[in-house]
Amino acid sequence: PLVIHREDYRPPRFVVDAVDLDIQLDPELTQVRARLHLRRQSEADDQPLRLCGEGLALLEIRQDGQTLPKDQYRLEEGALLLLHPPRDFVLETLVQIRPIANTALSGLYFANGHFITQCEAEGFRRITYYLDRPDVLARFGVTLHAEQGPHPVLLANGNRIAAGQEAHGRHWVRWEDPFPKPCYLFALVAGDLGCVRDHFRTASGREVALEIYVEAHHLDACAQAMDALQRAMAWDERVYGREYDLDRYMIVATDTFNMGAMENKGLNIFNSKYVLARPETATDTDYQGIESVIAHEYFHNWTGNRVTLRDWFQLSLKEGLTVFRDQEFSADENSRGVQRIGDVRRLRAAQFPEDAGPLAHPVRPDAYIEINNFYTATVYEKGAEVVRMIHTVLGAAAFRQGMDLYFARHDGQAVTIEDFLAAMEGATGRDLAAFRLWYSQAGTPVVHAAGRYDPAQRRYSLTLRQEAAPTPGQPEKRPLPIPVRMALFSPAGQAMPLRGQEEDGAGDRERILMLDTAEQTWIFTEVSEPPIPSLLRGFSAPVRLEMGFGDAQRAFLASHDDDPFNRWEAMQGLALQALLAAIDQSHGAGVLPELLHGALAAVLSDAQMDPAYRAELLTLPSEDYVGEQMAVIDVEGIHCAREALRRAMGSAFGEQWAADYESLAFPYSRDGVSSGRRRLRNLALAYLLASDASYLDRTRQQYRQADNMTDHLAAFSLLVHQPDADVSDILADFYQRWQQHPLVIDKWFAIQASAPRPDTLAKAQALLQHPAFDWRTPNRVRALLGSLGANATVFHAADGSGYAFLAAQIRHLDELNPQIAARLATPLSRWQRYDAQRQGLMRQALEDLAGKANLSRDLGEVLEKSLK
Ligand code: BAL
Ligand code: ZN
Repeated sequence: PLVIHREDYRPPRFVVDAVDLDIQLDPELTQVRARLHLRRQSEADDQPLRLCGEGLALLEIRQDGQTLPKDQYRLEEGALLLLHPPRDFVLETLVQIRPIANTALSGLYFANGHFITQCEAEGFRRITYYLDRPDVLARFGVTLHAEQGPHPVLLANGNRIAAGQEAHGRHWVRWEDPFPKPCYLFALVAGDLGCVRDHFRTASGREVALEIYVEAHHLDACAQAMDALQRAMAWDERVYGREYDLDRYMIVATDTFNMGAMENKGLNIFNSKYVLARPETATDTDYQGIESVIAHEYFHNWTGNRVTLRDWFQLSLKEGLTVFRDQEFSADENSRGVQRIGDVRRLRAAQFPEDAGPLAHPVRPDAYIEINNFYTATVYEKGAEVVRMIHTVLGAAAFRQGMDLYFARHDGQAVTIEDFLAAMEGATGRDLAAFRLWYSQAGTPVVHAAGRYDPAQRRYSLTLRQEAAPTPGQPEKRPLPIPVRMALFSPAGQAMPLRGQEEDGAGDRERILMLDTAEQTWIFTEVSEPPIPSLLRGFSAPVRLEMGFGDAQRAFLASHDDDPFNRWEAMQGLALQALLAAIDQSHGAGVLPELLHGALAAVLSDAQMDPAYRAELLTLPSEDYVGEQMAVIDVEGIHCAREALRRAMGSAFGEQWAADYESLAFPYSRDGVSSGRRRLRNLALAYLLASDASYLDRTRQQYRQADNMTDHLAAFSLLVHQPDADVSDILADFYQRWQQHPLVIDKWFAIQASAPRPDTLAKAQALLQHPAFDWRTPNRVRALLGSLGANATVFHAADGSGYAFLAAQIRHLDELNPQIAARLATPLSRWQRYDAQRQGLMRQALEDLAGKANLSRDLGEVLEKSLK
């Protein structure tokens, strides 16, 4: 397969000044007429012009109005070659495509009665022949024609210019986008959609029409999305001084979408999961997800659309930066501490394992086979952490100056990560040269910390040492600049003033140490007592920190640290040590270690604490996270130990849990405090049920009586995940109640497929045949197969049945939707982390898949790297 290398980048030889599309929409056969004004960049150049095109049937081709003779062009695999193009000309092509047969959901497809497009990364070439690369920016105009009955709404980017009727019950609408854009931001939608309208007045006083298009029966489910959009628009003005630029901002929700959402200029297309919410069908987590994805896509209008990418290797330039922006928005709108904990939890769950396995790659990759495989946790989440570190070292005000300069310099351009860093440097006078390494070096550094107190000198010395394991293609690692936010606590629990060799910030109680060599030591003076260090506060860098701490220090920080992240981290550390010890000694963690018991008791009795934060402190590390800390992941050992610890926590604090469960019952309300209460209350129920089977009745009662989906689903999940209970009545009832709501039925599939029960695999096999299972709907496929791949005890069953099952489904799916098939295969790529027998079985599954005929580029790349 063809490998694309970053260093091979060359500027485009032709530019496109304008694109005019005329599209006759028909599910079976759509015709796309494209007129491209093309202009050669260099006089000297006389090479052929290569336009990308996939799966297109070419019906006509004209150059400046004249039919192009056959000897003037050539059709190749994936391309149309113009052999002798003039310097400046209009190319007109007419192609035919079949939206109804497009199951890959890239390009133009027809699903559930609607026409939808998805062009990022390289879908536009499945619509027409084009210079499908992000550094070719053009003005687009498009006229859409469709049958009016089934498709009364016709949308595209920009401004609606004109509309009319035509013969055979058809109509047309003309759209023009005044902002030049790369074709990956092109979009169209056609269907029978209702619209929720509102507006936003920008800081400079312009009225922007806000429109959310959904099927008519969902018009009552858009309030959260609209509210989040308005708040995001205000936030971007307040924090970055960025206003929206068009007169209309449209969002369309579809049930059939590969991604979460897409930031097409002026016409975002969303997976309905991130738009639709009503209290009876959406959980608090769903509401939160809508807020952050709506904001994320909106923020792309500046970081992604106005300033776009030179090439796909720069993907993190828009994604890392925009994730950072959406995380900060959510932190400002909700609880900053809880937000940070959630962000780090996700980073550790998805990115750290990726960075430690065969698919590891730098935030800016050097090579790819299929760019769709690089929409990863590394590009998104680690990319956001790199931006966050820059924000940390510059400070908020200087970071804002850097962003201002970035927009001033590059508005309307397609740029690189260097351009971003150069703007940050240009505006602040700071040297960020060392930070470039974060974009080019893969792998998660480990930082070892060692402290020594000298009572005679009243000095405390802190030594930090970094190292990183090799990753594919990068055997040697260089030291990275790692900002370590820190404080020192006195034994009485006070943050001590920090004095040292540097005068800067002398006496502050918190400081950022910049570890930028392999090892460095800092000396703190006038330290009157042996301090307890709090390091990497707020998780100031995406590293693994090894502190050489004992449980006593963890327990100390768990009760005294005033950094919400580090306090949580200390609690997690206590629980993690208890779990690892239990696994190591092959016994369940049937008894709570004393220090963990004390720390839990303190949190449980602190009625003043924010319930959401309290729930975080009381939640055990996930099985996956525990596994990440082990040399060889012991699947059953981890599960047994964690279940035993849950039981022990349930019975040790039965009265407190019961009291919380009763006292936190309030009538439903959507606000943050209420959702925090629900979270804590459902956690209490989980612990009660873990330790006392008599709570089954209480759980069933909650399932029946809940007035909102959060509580209803929490009870449903607890029941379905009971190892040996017969819950067939509950499963049938849930399906019966919610069968008209696809997003809820996704949950029904997902919860069954993630049950740690011996019968789960058989159930998953049966669910493949369920009438509601649909191979063409990514959400449904992810709900069943993605959940199964993440279900440790079932997927990693010692006999290899989980691997064989998933591989068989991936083989089938690869024929329909390669992007999703490749994603589902990533759990198999982690084979090195398991015991020899599982390694063999996982490799076998990968090899079987690799032998498949017509393997897609997407899946092929994942398999090849996994088997290396
Ligand atoms: N650009 C793809 C979807 C997103 O990251 O917003
Ligand atoms: Zn994005």
